[in-house]
Amino acid sequence: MSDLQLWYEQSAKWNWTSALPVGNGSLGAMVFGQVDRELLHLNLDSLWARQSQDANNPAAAEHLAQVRLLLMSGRPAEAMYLANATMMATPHRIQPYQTMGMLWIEHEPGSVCSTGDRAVVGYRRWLDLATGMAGVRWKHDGATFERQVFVSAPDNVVVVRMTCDKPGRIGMMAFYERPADAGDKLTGPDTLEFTGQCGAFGTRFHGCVRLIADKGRWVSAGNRLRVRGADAVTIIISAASDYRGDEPAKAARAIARRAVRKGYDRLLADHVADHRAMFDRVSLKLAHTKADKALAKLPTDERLKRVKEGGEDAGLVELYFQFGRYLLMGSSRPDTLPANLQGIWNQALTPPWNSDFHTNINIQMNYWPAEVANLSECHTPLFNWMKLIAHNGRRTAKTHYNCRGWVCHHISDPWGFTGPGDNASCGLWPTGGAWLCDHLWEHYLFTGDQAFLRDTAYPMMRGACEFFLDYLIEDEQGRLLCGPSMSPENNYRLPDGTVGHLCMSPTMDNQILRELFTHTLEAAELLNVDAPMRKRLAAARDRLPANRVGRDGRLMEWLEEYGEPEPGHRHISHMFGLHPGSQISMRRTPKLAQAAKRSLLGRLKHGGGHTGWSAAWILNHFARLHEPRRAYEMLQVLLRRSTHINLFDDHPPFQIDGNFGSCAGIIEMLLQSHDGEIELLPALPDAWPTGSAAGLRARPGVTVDLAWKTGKLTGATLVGDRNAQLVVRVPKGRRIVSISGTTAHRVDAQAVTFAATAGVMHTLKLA
Ligand code: FUC
Repeated sequence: MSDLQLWYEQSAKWNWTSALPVGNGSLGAMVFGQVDRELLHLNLDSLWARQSQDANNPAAAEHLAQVRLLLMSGRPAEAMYLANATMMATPHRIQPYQTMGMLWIEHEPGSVCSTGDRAVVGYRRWLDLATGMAGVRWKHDGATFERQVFVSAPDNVVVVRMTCDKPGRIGMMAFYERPADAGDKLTGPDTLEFTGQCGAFGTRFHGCVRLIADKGRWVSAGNRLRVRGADAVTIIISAASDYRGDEPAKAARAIARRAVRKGYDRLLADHVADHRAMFDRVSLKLAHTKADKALAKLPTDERLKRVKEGGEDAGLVELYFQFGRYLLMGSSRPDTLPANLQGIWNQALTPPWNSDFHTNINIQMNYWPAEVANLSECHTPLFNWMKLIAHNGRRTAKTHYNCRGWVCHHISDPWGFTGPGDNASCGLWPTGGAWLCDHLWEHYLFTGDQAFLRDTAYPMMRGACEFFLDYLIEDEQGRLLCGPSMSPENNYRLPDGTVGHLCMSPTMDNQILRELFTHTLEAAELLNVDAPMRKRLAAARDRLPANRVGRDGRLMEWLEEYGEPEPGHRHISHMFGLHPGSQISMRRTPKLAQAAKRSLLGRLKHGGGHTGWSAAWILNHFARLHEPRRAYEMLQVLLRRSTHINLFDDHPPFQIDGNFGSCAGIIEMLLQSHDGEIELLPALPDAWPTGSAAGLRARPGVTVDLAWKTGKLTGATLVGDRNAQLVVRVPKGRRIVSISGTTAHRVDAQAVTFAATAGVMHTLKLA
């Protein structure tokens, strides 16, 4: 067991957001830890309901010109009225991600706890992040009982192991249930199978529950697996769906059979080895004082409670940070679907926002830690799924806008929905796919994978550009405008009082397209392809409306300085250029950076940052603005206002993006590399005077370890994957003396420029 544990002195009762998540990217469970009745809420990433028809709307293209005209003549309310009627997908809703159901483990009355008040001694429930195992332990009647649960990625099964230090004491039943559309059946004394479907058109699934008892005897009990008098029990759960064309029953049975044959010890050893190989890449140590050590002895819920009451707990931040990495490993692994609004963990048939793929901030935020937190392979499900939307999005581009290329709006699903969904006020936003392309480029920057750039990234980036080259229209000033569109989910007021949602060329779109065109151009240059396209992209980029500062010194969110009905709106979309984009920076564009800061402060003054992801985004923004105190305050806001006792982000309700955004934000406070330099400790808060981090990743594929004491950097090492010319910058108050492992370096006070050699450790010497 490691120090990195969430732990509690009581079970989750029946509260799902107190239960603890385990997962392998595809298969997941929430573990409740009740003594006499364990509950595993089960999930499989591909269990989604589905629409029965193509949602592209042929009426849309006919009305495009008219909607644009209304917008350009200052009539946004009429534009939206018409757009809602004519330009939205049909149907304009998508179908939900659904729970797989529940597996109950019920013990014989009196066997593991007394039947009266159910008091047990020494109860502890935990989730060990480093081994990827949840567990509970307690004492009853002179015996110690323990239950451990993990989801193996190598063997693709949930494994439950129940033990007792006295022989013959385990008696239990296991059974399955789902709120709708499923049934179960015993297919042998040790095998329970369940089958279901997500609504009439959704995926079909099949699960196998195999029970292996050490000693003990089988007893019949209706439709339940039952064993009595066992020394130990192992339960193996497999599941498969027809999403990828498999025959679910056959697939699930084969997976379970293989796991049973392998046996518990090898399942466990392979799981832990696989998990640690990824998890152990990064360490973060922020807690150093005596007081920190005392806090570490408290259960996680106690610690969180203290923070919510105004306390500080650097150790809890370490845990919260690593929990973000743990959740990404658990909800997005090669060949799974991408992490949705709840990762993979969902107890409902109709979860909030369908637990879908939201592309106007949420799914992107899920992947912010992927590269910097050294889990690059967890990024790949996003790209595989993007191939589907890039394919389907061509049809939407043609049908809705009569454009080439591909488009994706603000919501999607595993079937690759790309139309304008929900309502025009949030759905008629054509830039979701373009934003996702940023992830392709980032993955290339971190990995340097040329084949990925050529075969996966570039074709999609090019297709997204093709769409916008057709979609943008010229205004009388010669600018290229993007619309109908919106500054995601926000609205504005015209001088006559009219409130508009739709608009032409919101700042965010201009920023996203500037980055898309620039990256695609660079990619084409690197690949030495598409010379004419490069010219067109360069020309179009120069005609996109520039970032502008308003009369009040804030960065403008729209083309004009409109009134703001919701000045504290949770979306802060025009900050895209600051983060995750890189066109606004302290060093290169200080005026715009100041304007961005004013905008953020304005939003906060009016109650912004009130959802988990919104606070997490602002945390990243302040880190980029080199504002450690404000960044740290946002982190405290997240823990105080938006965190459940199992450390899940609370939008509210539970939404996983805040966990991922804050995990990335903590790194952004310690290490940045978006601006052509590797910057060490750019936003170190006073709350973490002494600490160290190892295994963080910087562009262009550099692994960074660093340490600091009393607020000052004390050392750093850098190891690049490839030979590269690097610039490393240290905070004021420190001076670089030299760097090892290279003869070619130039020191310039706070920065050193040097030729890094692949695989060689370069150590900074500081004064
Ligand atoms: C967007 C946000 C909401 C929520 C939803 C899933 O609509 O504005 O806050 O995160 O996505």
